[in-house]
Amino acid sequence: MSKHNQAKRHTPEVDASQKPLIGRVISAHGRHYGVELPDGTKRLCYPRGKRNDATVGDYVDVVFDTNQSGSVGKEGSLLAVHSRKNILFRSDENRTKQFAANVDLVIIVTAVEPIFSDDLLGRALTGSWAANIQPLIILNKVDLTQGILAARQRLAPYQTLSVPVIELCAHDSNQVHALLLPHMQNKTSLLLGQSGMGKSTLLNALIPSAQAATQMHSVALGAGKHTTTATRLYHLPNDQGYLVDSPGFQAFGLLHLSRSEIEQGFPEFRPFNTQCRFYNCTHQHEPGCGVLEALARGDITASRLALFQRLIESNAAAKI
Ligand SMILES: Nc1nc2c(ncn2[C@@H]2O[C@H](COP(=O)(O)OP(=O)(O)OP(=O)(O)O)[C@@H](O)[C@H]2O)c(=O)[nH]1
Ligand SMILES: [Mg+2]
Ligand SMILES: [Zn+2]
Repeated sequence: MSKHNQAKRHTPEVDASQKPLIGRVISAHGRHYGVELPDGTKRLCYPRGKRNDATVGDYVDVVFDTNQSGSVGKEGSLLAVHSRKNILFRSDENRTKQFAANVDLVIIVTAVEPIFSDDLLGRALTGSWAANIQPLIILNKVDLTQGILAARQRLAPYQTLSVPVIELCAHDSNQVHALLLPHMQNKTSLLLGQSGMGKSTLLNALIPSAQAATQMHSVALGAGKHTTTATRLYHLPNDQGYLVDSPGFQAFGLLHLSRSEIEQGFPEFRPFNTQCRFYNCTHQHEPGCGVLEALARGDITASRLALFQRLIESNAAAKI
């Protein structure tokens, strides 16, 4: 049965003469969703019924009421959310924040300055891998030569995890096109990172018509908020794919992940955690632990194992 039919079956109150269109959610503000329709037009849609769980990147069924003169109304009703390939979100004790659904590539943006957090970078990677999304890291602002060596050194461990690390200057549009665009072909890519790293500057380099606001980090923080305040999906030119810009984060809780999902977020442990003597090994102090042996040999790094322990401990504490 097609998804189209499924949507109808779940919403018997819908007028059968209205054929749902399949659109893609480009923005979400409470119960208002911006939806792009197959003909490229964008409409505001409201979910029918109580369920309100669409997120940016979702494919949705929408219908539009026709008024008496036969013209299609401006606002649509969102009937159903199609099943997702994946969804990336973060969660702490108080709230859950969805980034986007149906993502093929997470572009984690770091910069020479402001100094990025290793912990947040590691969490973003774990969240991506646990959701089965391929990550890529950008070191932006390489025109700021002071500090570039230190930033490069801090990123070196990720290169050994087979994560591509691309150095560029987001103000150099040609460079962004040459280095980044080949990774984005026919994909939905999500820009993720702390505030002030240059996500929206990258977006503008790739999609000038986006005209996204960008701001010096110190100015943005002085105003007490991030420059980008909402997640939004854009088309790359010439139908090359989609790009989602998101607001910078200062925390990246992963409380929704189970223990095995956290472990999935550390792919470099995989050859070793199968060698642990105990099936429920925590890789902390157990004898015969394959991960600790790999650490001793230098096959995995202490900082990655420390992040793993922090995630396991905070998730265990949250479940008490
Ligand atoms: N020198 C230099 N500055 C850059 C570069 N890329 C971005 N910037 C500057 O960095 C500041 C922050 O850029 P934004 O694109 O607003 O950062 P953001 O990651 O979108 O920030 P939020 O929306 O708050 O999450 C702006 O002043 C940009 O002009 C770069 O390659 N080199
Ligand atoms: Mg921004
Ligand atoms: Zn172990």
